[in-house]
Amino acid sequence: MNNRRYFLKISALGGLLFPWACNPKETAQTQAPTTAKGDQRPLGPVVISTWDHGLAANAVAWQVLAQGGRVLDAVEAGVKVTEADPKVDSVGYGGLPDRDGRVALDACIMDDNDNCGSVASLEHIMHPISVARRVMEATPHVLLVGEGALEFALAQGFKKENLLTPAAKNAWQEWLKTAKYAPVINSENHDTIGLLAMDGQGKLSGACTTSGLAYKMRGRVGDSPIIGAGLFSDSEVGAASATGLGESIIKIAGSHLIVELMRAGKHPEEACRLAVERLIKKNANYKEMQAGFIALNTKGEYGAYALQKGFTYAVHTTQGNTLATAKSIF
Ligand code: SD4
Repeated sequence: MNNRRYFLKISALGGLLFPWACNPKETAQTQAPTTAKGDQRPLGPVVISTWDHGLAANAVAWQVLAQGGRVLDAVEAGVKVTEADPKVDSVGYGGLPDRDGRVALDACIMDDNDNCGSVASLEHIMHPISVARRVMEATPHVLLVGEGALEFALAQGFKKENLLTPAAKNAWQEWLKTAKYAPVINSENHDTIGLLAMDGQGKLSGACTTSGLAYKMRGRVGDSPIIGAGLFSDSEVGAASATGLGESIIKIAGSHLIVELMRAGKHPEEACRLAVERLIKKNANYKEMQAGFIALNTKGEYGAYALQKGFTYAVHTTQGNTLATAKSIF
C-alpha cells in the first residue's frame, strides 16, 4: 500500500481506534502541554523508528496498539517486520555477513517497567529481538552472546535457520575480492532499526535490532544490543535509539545520554542534537562516519538528529505514518 493511501486509511481509522484523538472533550487527560511549535499534540500513541524501513515496522506496531495490545508487543512486532525482510541487508534475515560470511545479529529490547534484555553475535535465528525479549523475561540476565545466546534460543524453541540470502552471499563474495577491512558507516552499509513506542496511557517500550557493520570482524558487537548505547528507555522520562557507527555511539552512551538530557528538560530533538555534538567531540574521525538518533518523551514529543545528511525516520501518530529526514550537523 502506498504511503498516502495508508495515511488516509489510518487517519480514517484513527477516530474508531482512538476516539479520544478526535473528541476534544475526551482528550483532557491525554493531551500534552503545548509543544515547542505551539501546537497541541495528543499524548499518544506515538511510534517512531529509524530509516525508511521504519514505515512498515511502524504500521505493524501501530496495529498492535490499535487493538489494545501491550506496547512491548508493539515494538517487538514492529521490528520483526524488518528482521524478516530479505531486502533489508542490515537487519536480520538478508543482513550482510561478517568478513567470514556469518550473519551475526545484535538486538535489545526494553519494556514499560525499564526491564531490558539483549543478545549479541547471535547466528541462525531469524528474530533476535524475540530472543532478547526471552532473555529479559525468562532469565535473571540482561545480555547473552554468541554460542550461549544460540543455545538459549534453541532451548527456548527458536528455529535454527540459514540467514545468508543469495544476494547477501553475492555481495560478500564481491567484497572478498579486495577484502578491504574498512569499517565505515555510509548510506550503503548502515540501517539498523530502532523503534520506540508509547501507548495511549503513556507507557513506553523500545527495540533495536541489526546485523551490524557489514564484513565486521567475527565477534564485533556495536551499540545496538548495548543498553544505554543503541537503546535506552526510562518510563519516567522517555526513550531513545541510535543508528550509525556503533563504536562512536558506545563511546558516549548515546541513548542514555539523550534520555538524561530529556530528564533535564531538553526537547527530544534538542537532546538528539546535543548527543551528536558530544559524539563529534569524542570521535576524531567523525567526518568519516554517520550516526543518528531518535527520541520520544512521555509527553508524546519526539525528535531526531544526525551527524550527516540523509538520516530518515518514520513517525506514526493518530495523524498517520510519515517519513521525515532528520536535521543534521553537516
Ligand atoms: C552497529 N549501529 O553495529 C550499528 C550499525 C547501524 O545503521 O546502526 N547501522 O554499529
